[in-house]
Amino acid sequence: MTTLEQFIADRQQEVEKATGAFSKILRDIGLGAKMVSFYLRRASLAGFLGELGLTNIQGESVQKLDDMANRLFIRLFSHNPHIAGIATEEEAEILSTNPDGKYVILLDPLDGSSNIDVGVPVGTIFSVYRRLTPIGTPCTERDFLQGGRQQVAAGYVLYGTSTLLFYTTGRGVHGFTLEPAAGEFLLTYPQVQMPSHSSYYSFNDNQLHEWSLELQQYVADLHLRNQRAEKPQSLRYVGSLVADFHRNLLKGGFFMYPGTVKKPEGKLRLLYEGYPIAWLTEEAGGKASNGYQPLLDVPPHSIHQRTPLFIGPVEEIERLTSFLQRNVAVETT
Ligand code: P6P
Repeated sequence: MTTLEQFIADRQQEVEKATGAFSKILRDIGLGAKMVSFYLRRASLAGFLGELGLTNIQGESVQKLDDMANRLFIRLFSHNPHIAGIATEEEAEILSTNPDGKYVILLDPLDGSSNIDVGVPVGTIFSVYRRLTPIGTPCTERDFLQGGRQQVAAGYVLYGTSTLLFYTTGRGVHGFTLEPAAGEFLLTYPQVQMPSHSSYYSFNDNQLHEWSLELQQYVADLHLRNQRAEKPQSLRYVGSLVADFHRNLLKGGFFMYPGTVKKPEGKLRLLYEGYPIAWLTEEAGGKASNGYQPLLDVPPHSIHQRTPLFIGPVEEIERLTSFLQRNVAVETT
């Protein structure tokens, strides 16, 4: 019965010189997760469902629960002396909080929230960096635009049939389950490894006609393989990145959200969806790509930048990118 706090305390030397600052950040993430979980499960009883009547920086209608989760995490992190600044999907600009903080955090406070009204699991995604700018000064965008391989922690909370918290600090992926009777996250999935075989495929093909010809050829190849396979891959797509990713992480499967002719950068955000999910994938033995390079190597240029996302077992992602890069090979010859 290892609690999240105990697990972090036992390993805090791995991340920093045991100052405990980093541990307090992960502890706050766990506290925020418990509180969001509580409000989500009562949303339909407490009039928390539906739209707030505002539109966020993404041009999306803000759900009441998006706003609740966003405000809750911002309030929590603003009181953490070790966090210098916060960037979230719901905030147009970065928030500078404690100039003496050593870390900055990026967050998708509630991913997939349009599914809440129909009882589909949703999640929180987080990504933590050590700041670059001098301690004692307000943080700047430079602290957030460091690139995926500079993350010091990344993870997600899945509000599903149970509330789960999975994270990595670069030494494997570890998963915890919220024990409501104790109000504690308990270690339930140590050292998670993604199965090398893909049993599921997760993508929304409503824009298939707008995908590149090479990607359409990959999809045709996938269906052809399924026709011949003893155990064909099954389609599983719930429309919540955290839920789709979590299933594929545990059971083996690939997820993609490609770009289209009209929107080559795709829909998902690089800094607080792509990078953290990509790091977890690599730490669990999988592969994450934007179709042409490892996702963690895609350079950041703005907080809300979008990216195509292809994540899953190495073999499947390499097969997929071989189709996509066939086009590049043709173009360069
Ligand atoms: P679509 C939820 O809105 C989200 O950002 C991700 O959680 C999810 O994977 C994706 O969008 C679903 O998008 O276009 O298939 O509804």
